[in-house]
Amino acid sequence: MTDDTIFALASGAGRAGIAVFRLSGPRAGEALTRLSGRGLPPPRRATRVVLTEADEVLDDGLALWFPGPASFTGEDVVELHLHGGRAVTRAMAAALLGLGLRPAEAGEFSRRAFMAGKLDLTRAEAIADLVDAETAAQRRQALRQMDGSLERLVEGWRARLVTAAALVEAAIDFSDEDLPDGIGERALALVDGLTAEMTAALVNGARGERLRDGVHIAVIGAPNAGKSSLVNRIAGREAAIVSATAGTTRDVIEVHLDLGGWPVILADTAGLREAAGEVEAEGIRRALARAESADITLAIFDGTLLPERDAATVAAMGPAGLAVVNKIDRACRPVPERMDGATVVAVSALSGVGIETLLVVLETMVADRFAVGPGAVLTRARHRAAVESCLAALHRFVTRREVELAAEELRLAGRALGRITGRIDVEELLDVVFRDFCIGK
Ligand SMILES: Nc1nc2c(ncn2[C@@H]2O[C@H](COP(=O)(O)OP(=O)(O)OP(=O)(O)O)[C@@H](O)[C@H]2O)c(=O)[nH]1
Ligand SMILES: [Mg+2]
Repeated sequence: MTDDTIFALASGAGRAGIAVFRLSGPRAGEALTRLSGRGLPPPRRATRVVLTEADEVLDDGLALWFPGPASFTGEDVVELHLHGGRAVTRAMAAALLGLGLRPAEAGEFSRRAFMAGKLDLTRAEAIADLVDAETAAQRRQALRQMDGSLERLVEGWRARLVTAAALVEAAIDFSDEDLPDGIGERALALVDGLTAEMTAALVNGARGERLRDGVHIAVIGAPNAGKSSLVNRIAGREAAIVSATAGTTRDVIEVHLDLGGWPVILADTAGLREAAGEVEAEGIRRALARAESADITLAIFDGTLLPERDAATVAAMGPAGLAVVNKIDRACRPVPERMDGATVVAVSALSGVGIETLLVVLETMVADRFAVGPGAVLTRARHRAAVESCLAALHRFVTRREVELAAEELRLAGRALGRITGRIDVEELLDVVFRDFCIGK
C-alpha cells in the first residue's frame, strides 16, 4: 500500500453538472475533516457538508466516506460531490493540493485496487472498457468481464494446468526417463481438453476484440460511383466532400457508427482508376490497402453504367464483399440479385432509397461473422497473446519425452495464463494495462 494520498476530478464538470472529486490514501479522511471543519461522517452515507478553506467557503455539497479496506481501492476513500462550475473545481483542486494531496495519474485508482487485491487485471480492464463503451453490445461485454467472467475462465484453466503439472511432477518421482503409463495419459487428457477449449476461445476472442475495437467496413468503387454520397447518407452528415468531379476523395475518411449495437468504422476512400496524379495515386493505394484489411468491403457500382462494371472494383470486392448498385434513381435497367459472386443491394445515395435495406443487410453480415458466443471472451490482443503462448507450451509438452522438460512446459503454460489475470509477472504488465485509463478511474 502506498503512503501518499491522491485525488482526481472523477466525473465531468461543466455548466449545471456535478463534479465528483475522489480521494484515496491514508490522508483522505483527514482532508475531509479539515475541509468540512467537523468529524468524519458515518461511513458510506451521503452527508451534506460545507467545504471551506482558510474561512473561505469553497462549496456546499455532499461527502461520502469509505474507510479502507472496504473501499474500491482498499484504502481510505472520500468522494466529494460538488457543483460542477470551473471556479469551484479549480478552488477545490487547489485546496487539496494545499493539503498535500497529489493529483492521480491515469488509471491510478484502479491500479491501487489491483495492488490491494480488490480486482484482477481483467476486471480492471473491463472498467476502462465500460467507460469507453459507445454501443449497447460493448457495454454488455464490458459488464460481463467486470463481473469476473474472464477471470473465472482463465483461473479455471490454470487450476486444471496445476493438476496436470502435479501429475507430471509425481511421475518424476517414479521414473528418470519416460512418463509412466496412466499418469501420463491423465495429464495428456487434461492438456488435450484445455488445448481444445483455448483454441475455441481464440476464435471467439477474435470476435470479442472486434466488438471492443469496432468492425471495419471499407467503401470502394470507381470515381464518381457515389461512395462519399453514400457514406454521408449513412452517417447523416456531410463527412466527406461530394462533387461531380472524378477523383474528389483522396484520403481515407472514417465515420463511426452504431449498427444495431455493433461499433462500426466506415471508411470512404479514393475512387479506383488508372490515370491519376501522384496524390490521387497515393489515395488509391490507401483505398486498396483498406479494402484488403477491412472486415467487410462495400463495393459501389454506378447503376447508370450497368451492366458494365468497374473491373478494379470487382477485383477488390473479394469473396466477402457486398455489392451496392448506386444511383437507381437514374438507372432504368433491372438490377441483378447477385453480381460477381456477391449479394447486391440497390440504393440511391441521393434520394435515400434502399439505404435502410443496405443497413439491415450489413447488420446481418456483421452479426453472422462476429457474434460473440455466450460466456467469457478474450477481449484484448494481450489476452490473445497470452493464450497463444500457453497453447505453444502445451504443444511442446505433448512432444517432450523427458519428464522434467515436459513439467517445465506446463509451468510455462501456467505462467502465460497468469499474465492475463495478473497473478504473476505483474510489475512489467501494470504500465501496459493501466496507461489506457482515464484520470479518476
Ligand atoms: N443521380 C444520382 N447521383 C448521385 C447519387 N449518388 C451520388 N451522385 C452524384 O455522383 C457524383 C459523385 O458523387 P460522389 O459521392 O462524390 O462520388 P465518389 O464515388 O465519392 O467519387 P470520388 O470521390 O471522386 O471517387 C456527384 O455529383 C453526386 O451528386 C445517386 O444516388 N443518384
Ligand atoms: Mg468521394
